[in-house]
Parts: sequence; C-alpha cells; structure tokens
Amino acid sequence: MAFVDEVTVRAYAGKGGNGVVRWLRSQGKAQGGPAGGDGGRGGDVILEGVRDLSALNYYRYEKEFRAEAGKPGESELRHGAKGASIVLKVPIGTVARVEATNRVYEILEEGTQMTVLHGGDGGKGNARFKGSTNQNPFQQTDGKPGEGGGIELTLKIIADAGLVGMPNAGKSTLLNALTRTKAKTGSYAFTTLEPNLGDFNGHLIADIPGLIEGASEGKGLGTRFLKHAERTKIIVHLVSAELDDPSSAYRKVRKELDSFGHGLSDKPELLVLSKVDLVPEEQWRERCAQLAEEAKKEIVPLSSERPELCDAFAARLIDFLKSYGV
Ligand SMILES: Nc1nc2c(ncn2[C@@H]2O[C@H](COP(=O)(O)OP(=O)(O)OP(=O)(O)O)[C@@H](O)[C@H]2O)c(=O)[nH]1
Ligand SMILES: [Mg+2]
Repeated sequence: MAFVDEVTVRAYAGKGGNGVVRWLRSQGKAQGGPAGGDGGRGGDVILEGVRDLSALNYYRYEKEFRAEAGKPGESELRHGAKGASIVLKVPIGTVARVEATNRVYEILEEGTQMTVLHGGDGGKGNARFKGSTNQNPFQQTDGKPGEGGGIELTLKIIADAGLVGMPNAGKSTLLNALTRTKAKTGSYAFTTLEPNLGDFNGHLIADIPGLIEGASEGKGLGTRFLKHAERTKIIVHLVSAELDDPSSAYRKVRKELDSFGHGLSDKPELLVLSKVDLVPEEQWRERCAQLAEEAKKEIVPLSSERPELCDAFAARLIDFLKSYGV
C-alpha cells in the first residue's frame, strides 16, 4: 500500500445535549418547582500521537468521524452525560490544520492527546431559570453544535538525520548497515518510494527517496518527500563514487534542496562519497578531492563492502551529531 503522508479527514465534535423542562414531584404534588437538568457536553475530537509511520494510511478509506452528542438533561436536576469523544491516531510528527478554527497543531510525542475540535456546550434545564419572579419557568435551552469540518493532516517525520542524494547513491544500504531496518535496496533508480526510518544508537535516521535534477519541478518523485527532512537536525548527503563527475551530482542535489526551501539548505551537511569499492582507490581519492574542492568541506568515504570505512563513518556521524547538540 502506498505510503500516506498527507490526507484530509472530516471530523465533527458532538452537539451538546438539550436542557429539559421537568418538575419536582414531591409529597404528592405535581409541581414542586423546576427540576430539569442541563444537557451534557458533546464529545470532542482528539488527536493522539502514535509511533507508527503508516498510521495515516487508515484515513485513505475512512474519512469521516463523529464524536457522540451529549445526552439531554434529566429529571430531579440530573445533568445529561457527556458524549464520548473520538480519538484519531496519527503518527508522531503530524501537523494538523483545522479548517473550522484555522488552528495548527503539531503532535510530536507518542501518547500526547490534543483536543482539536470541541464538543458543544449542553443546554440549560428549566431549573436554571428559576428566579424570585419566575417560580415555575418553562424555559430551557438546546445544546450548542460542536465544532466540525476538515482536518488537514501532514506527516513530517521527526528524525535526527536525513539521508539525501541521487537515486542509487546507497542511502537505503547505509540505513540498513547502521540500523536494524530492512529497507529495500536495488541497482536501479527509485528503489525507495517512501521514507524509511531506523534507529542508530538512539538516533533516528530517515532514508528519503532519491532526488534528481528538476525534482523541484516534479521530475522523478519530485520533492514530495523532502518535507521529511524539514525536521531533521542534520542531513547526510551521499554522492556515489561511481559517477564520473561527483561534483556535478552534488551541485544538482544541492540545487533541489535550495529550491525546496524550508531551511533545508541551511542544515548541517555531512558529505559522503559512497560505494568507493567500485572504483580503484586512486580514482576515488581523486573524486574525493574534487568533491571537497566543490563543496568546501570534508568528505567521508564509505563503502558497504568495507567494514573499516563503515565503522569510521559511524564514528564520524556520532561526532557530527554531537557537535550539533543531537
Ligand atoms: N558495491 C557497492 N554497492 C553498493 C554500495 N552501497 C549500495 N550499493 C548497491 O547500490 C545499489 C543502490 O543502493 P540503494 O541503497 O538501493 O540506493 P538508494 O540511494 O537507496 O537508491 P534509491 O532508493 O533509488 O534512491 C544497490 O544495488 C546496492 O546493493 C556500496 O558501498 N558498494
Ligand atoms: Mg533507497
């Protein structure tokens, strides 16, 4: 099933229960004063953060949700029960824009619950209207409608590092090597069609589908998944040593990051020359130097086939994260 990271649902908080007109029936008298209770509040619409990246998939088919209405008031001054709230589970990292109130919520922690649409107040029973000049009021009020309407849910994955680069650069292979993830890898472009997340020594790493030149105009998978790098503290940019001109690949991806905006191009970048086992050492060292010249920064050589390079990269990544307080 395709990965859903943007979906709009419609949700309605419950209407308040009506207040009622009732009379005390004490000592055999039919009318011993007003005794109608208030209606209960309508149920709320609540969002709850869960640790499941695919939680929005559910809303592909199920798009309308209603909390329960409050119960009407009762006799003998009893208030109606509150309507049951409805809890919609969303992956942590979800941004919810609520059309009815124009408010925006961010659900950043597992188990956090946020009330985004409030149930209507219950109406007043006739007991509330009793006054010195009105001993037997027939008034009551109806419950108020609850808030309701569209809720736009957008997932922006929360991770410490995001892996970016052209297709085939070895991003998913690196994620698998660093973490226990079993992301699909393949010797063709766009093996990864949705972001993957893995845990590396307590750091969350997100593997983001590959970018090509023109991604910001929609080429390839476009920049559709780049929002998942918006919240990462750093990016790890992989450029394959197989390429004749790694500097040009680097520039192209940087250009797409720049056009995407959202602060992506300002994030600290750890630059990696990947798959170095595929070319003679002399050549990859030369490409490393070329790339360093272009990017004006250190380049970490990497190969999934060379355990010593993997270990050195892992150590460098930990230091890099630490130097940015992650
Ligand atoms: N020899 C060698 N092959 C590698 C290395 N890293 C990855 N590969 C291979 O290169 C191909 C692409 O690797 P992936 O990890 O799928 O690349 P990706 O960057 O995730 O690609 P997309 O998901 O398409 O963006 C796969 O066939 C991998 O097995 C490496 O260090 N050395
Ligand atoms: Mg991949």
